Amino acid sequence: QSTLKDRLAELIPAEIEHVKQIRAQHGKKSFGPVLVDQLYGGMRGLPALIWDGSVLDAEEGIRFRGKSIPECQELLPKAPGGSEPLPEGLFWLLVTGEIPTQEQVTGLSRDWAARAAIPEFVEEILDRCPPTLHPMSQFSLAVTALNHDSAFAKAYQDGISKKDYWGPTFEDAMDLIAKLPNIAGRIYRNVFGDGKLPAIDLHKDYSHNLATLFGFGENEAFVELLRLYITIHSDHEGGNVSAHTGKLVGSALSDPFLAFGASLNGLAGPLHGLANQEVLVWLRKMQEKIGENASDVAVKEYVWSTLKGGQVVPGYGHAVLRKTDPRYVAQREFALKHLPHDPLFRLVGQVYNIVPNILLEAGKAKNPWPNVDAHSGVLLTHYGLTQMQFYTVLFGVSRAFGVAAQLIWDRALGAPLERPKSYSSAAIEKIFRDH
Ligand code: FCX
Repeated sequence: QSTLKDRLAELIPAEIEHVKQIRAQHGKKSFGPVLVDQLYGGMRGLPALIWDGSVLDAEEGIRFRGKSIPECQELLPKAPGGSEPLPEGLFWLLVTGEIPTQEQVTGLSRDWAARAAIPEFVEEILDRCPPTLHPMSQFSLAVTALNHDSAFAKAYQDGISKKDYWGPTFEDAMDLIAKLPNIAGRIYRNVFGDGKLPAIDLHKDYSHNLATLFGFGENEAFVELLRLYITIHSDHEGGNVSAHTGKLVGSALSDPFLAFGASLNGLAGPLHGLANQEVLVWLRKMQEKIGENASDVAVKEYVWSTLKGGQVVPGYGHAVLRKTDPRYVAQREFALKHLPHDPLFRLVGQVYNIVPNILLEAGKAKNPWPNVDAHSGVLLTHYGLTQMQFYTVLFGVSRAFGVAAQLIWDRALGAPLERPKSYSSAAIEKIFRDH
């Protein structure tokens, strides 16, 4: 059975030829118009990036290497007795486009557990952070500091040839993913507990170890939730803020730790990953204002008051999607199976029946449907992970899988420095003055 690195080494030469052939055949063809509105409008929909790992369809949602979330749930290897996919398998799929064997996935679990220790000085950085520093800022500090031991940065200093970049990038990407549980666990225990951390078990899978570090390793349903959670949050094509930031910073040949540290800073924004925290904050405020078991009429009024206050309804809307996010659906199905009577889950269901119609009536949001963040906090809360300021850290652990896979391929294919052209408003006016 080949390891992930062996398999990659086999796949890369053919893919380099494949890209060469596409560029020779189509490289000079125009790929749709660019509208001035797109320059001012956050480049929405501008075709500007290549990433094979996952593709988002506006109606159908994400597919990882062509596989929908239900297909991944069916096809990817599971833990003994489990029914959710192991994120190890999803990473293999993102990197190779192939479904791994159980043995290959176990090999990844073992490899990541063996690489999991973080340097003592990174532990000290985290231990010295005030508990009032947001967990995402702590996360980004620690990930950036891992660059101290970057194989890529060292190889670059030692004069590595461009064609060999992907090897040390792969090692860094594996180290990055492997070390995140110890970083996330330490932040969680420092901020919300007594700072004491159990050890990684070299024979357990990634999600089991992560759950153990938070203190939930004995709860098999929670471990299953983490497996699903990491899988569905891993990647969302190349243009979202965290994925694109990682790619952009990586294009300067910043190593994977620096690149992913930057991704995390983007994920920490309330319109992106922080929305999973914001959803819970919003639901709790709603409960304080209108009480638990509130009527539909009271919920409607609360939603309208949010909009009239000039705020967004967190967890709803999307820059690309135009239907209910299949990542929302997967989490809803998990809740229906494991916690159908949870009161907060019932509230989320009630909100789901109410918000889209209000957003449609308000007439601004292009997509009135819920996204991934509308549901994740409720599931975590159910199992006792109630500290909502921590939720985006879990999104961050998951997003490393997609960003890491992309960085490996970018270096393998020799992706160049990103440098799009910016224009001044005066230049736009001048260009179109006579048109
Ligand atoms: N509540 C209220 N207003 C909303 C809205 C919502 N949930 N979603 C969009 N709108 C508003 C926008 O604020 C914008 O208003 P403006 O014209 O006054 O600036 C208008 O509708 C058009 O925006 P639209 O084109 O539909 O959406 P964008 O592509 O600009 O933005 C996000 C997409 C996701 C940022 C937007 O829908 C939003 O703010 N949602 C709430 C925050 C959220 O859930 N983010 C997480 C998204 C994602 F899943 C993730 O990255 O994790």
